[in-house]
Amino acid sequence: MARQNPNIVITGTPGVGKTTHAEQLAQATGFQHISVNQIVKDEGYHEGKDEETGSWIVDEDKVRIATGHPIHPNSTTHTTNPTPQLLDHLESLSLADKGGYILDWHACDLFPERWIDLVIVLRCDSTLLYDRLTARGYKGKKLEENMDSEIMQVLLDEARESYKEEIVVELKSESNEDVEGNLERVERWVEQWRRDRQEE
Ligand code: DAT
Repeated sequence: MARQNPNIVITGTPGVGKTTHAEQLAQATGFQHISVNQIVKDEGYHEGKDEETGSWIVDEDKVRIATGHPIHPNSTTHTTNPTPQLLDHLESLSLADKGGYILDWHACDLFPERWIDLVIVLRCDSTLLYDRLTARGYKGKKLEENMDSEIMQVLLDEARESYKEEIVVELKSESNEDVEGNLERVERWVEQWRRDRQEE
C-alpha cells in the first residue's frame, strides 16, 4: 500500500534543534513526532545515566543488535537480524505503510531507506551549539565529542551515505527565524509530495 503521507527524519548533533523543529512540524502537519531517544529510554536500550552529565547513555550494541544492522543499515550484506527490537517497535506503528511520522534522533542510518521520504539535517554554528550544550549540562568529553561531531559534519555525511542525495536536506538552525523558515519550507515540501502522489 502506498503511503498517504511522507515520513521525515530530523537529525543532527544534540542541541541543533531537532526536538524544537519536530514538535512544531508535528503541530503544523498533524504528523506524529517520534523521539527515538524517548523509545531508547522507555524500552531500555540504554546503559543508565551518565553520572557526569545526567543524560542517558545509549547502549549502542543493543540498538545495533536490535536493528540487525551493525555496520550499515541499508547495506544488503547484513542478513542476520536476531532481535530487531527497535525497528520492530517502529514497524509496529505501521510507519512504512501509513506514513505521517517525524523521526527525531541524533543518528539516521538505522532507518531503512524504504521508510523514509525526507531527511533533514539541522546544522548550527559551533559557538551557538557550545552555549546550548553547556546550558544543558554537557561538559568534558561529551561536550567535546558533540562539538567535534558538528564541526566535522558527521551527521550530514552519515545522511548522505545512507540515503539518496535528493532526499537529504541540510538546514540551518541558529535562530527562531530559521525555525520558522525551515518549517514553512518543509510544509511546502509535504504539500508538493501529496500533490505528486495524487497525480500518479
Ligand atoms: P535537539 O533536540 O537537537 O537536542 P533542541 O530542540 O532540544 O535540540 O534544542 C536545544 C536548545 O536550543 C533548546 O533550548 C532550544 C534551542 N534552539 C534549538 N534550535 C534553535 C533555533 N533555531 N533558534 C533558537 N533556539 C534554538
